[in-house]
Amino acid sequence: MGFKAIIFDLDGVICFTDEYHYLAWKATADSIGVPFDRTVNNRLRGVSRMESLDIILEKCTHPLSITEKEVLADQKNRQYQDYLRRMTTDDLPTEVKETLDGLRQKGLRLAVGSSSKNTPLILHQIGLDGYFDAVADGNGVKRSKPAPDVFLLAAELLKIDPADCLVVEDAVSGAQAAHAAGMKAACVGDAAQNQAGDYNMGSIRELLELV
Ligand code: B16
Ligand code: MG
Repeated sequence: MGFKAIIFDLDGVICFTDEYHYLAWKATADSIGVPFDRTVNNRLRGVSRMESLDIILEKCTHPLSITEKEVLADQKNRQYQDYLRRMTTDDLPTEVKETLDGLRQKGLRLAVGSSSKNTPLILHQIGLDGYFDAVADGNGVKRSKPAPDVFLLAAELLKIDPADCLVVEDAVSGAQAAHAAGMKAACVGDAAQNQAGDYNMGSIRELLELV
């Protein structure tokens, strides 16, 4: 389809840290007696940590101060990082690594575009330190998905026109961010089930046929 670069979301596409987000947010929500389930969790995909907390707190019966919110976000992140530190190269699915290598062999530039401030730690744990041509993450942008910022930053780091980039996403907010950046989106998981992408895939391997 004439793409020059592919920008991959991390959580839910390259590796499945989304379950760890769920477990850590669930423990935090339980600690303050706020109901939280996987339906609410799906709304947190691609959304920044503090915005995720605000979504969870929609079901809280009393308002919390900024300091109380920061304590909860830190509590969640510490537990999430405990899960991340237990990850190894075994947590990089074979189909993902083979797809990445296959795309690179076709001459495509590869980047990460993730809302997560934990991106460097995750890439290190799964053995992808230094693998990508560019890494744009939550540490480099102010607005998270569905704003286009992280994908525009990835294109800028790659020095490739946004229109020549394809985004791979598992989040509806991520597909919206791709479109806002002027990019097409190939979706897996929750976003594919919601038909949020220009291409909605059952497996990431389908990218090898698509580009
Ligand atoms: P952190 P992605 C996103 O990663 C997650 O989908 C989202 O659930 C999370 O809140 C966000 O990162 C921020 O993560 O707390 O680690 O900074 O899907 O954009 O790779
Ligand atoms: Mg994701």
